[in-house]
Amino acid sequence: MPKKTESRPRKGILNNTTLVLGALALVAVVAGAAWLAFDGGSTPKRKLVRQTPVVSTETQVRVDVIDNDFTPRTLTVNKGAAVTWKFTGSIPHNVTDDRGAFASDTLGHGEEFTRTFDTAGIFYYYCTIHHGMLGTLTVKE
Ligand SMILES: [Cu+2]
Repeated sequence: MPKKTESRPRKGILNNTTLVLGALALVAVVAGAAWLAFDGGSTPKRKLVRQTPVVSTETQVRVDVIDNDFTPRTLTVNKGAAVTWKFTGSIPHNVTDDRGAFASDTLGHGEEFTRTFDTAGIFYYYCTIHHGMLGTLTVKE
């Protein structure tokens, strides 16, 4: 008879342990999902990678606007060249010069923004939505 009463609390402990472990696992899964959702929503999915600067002598030059970067990020063109930013990413971006020389609307996949550069200079531009999405355009004589 005493053995029976001893076995009951043990069962209870086992059940509690299982419950606690289950709850911990659930918390871990929820926290993991929350982190993924947070990370995907607020920081670039694509880590910044090194890019080779591009020097173009073409009169029409294309820059791809991807998620979340410009390709090429550093571009040099001749005076008079037309630069087209082609929005190929899946989320909206914009092209905004830090001194106000040019600014596109916020555009989505498939849209583009073109500017012709008739004066030499260096333009530092960025996307106002995504911190760290930076580009440099040098227009040479
Ligand atoms: Cu952006």
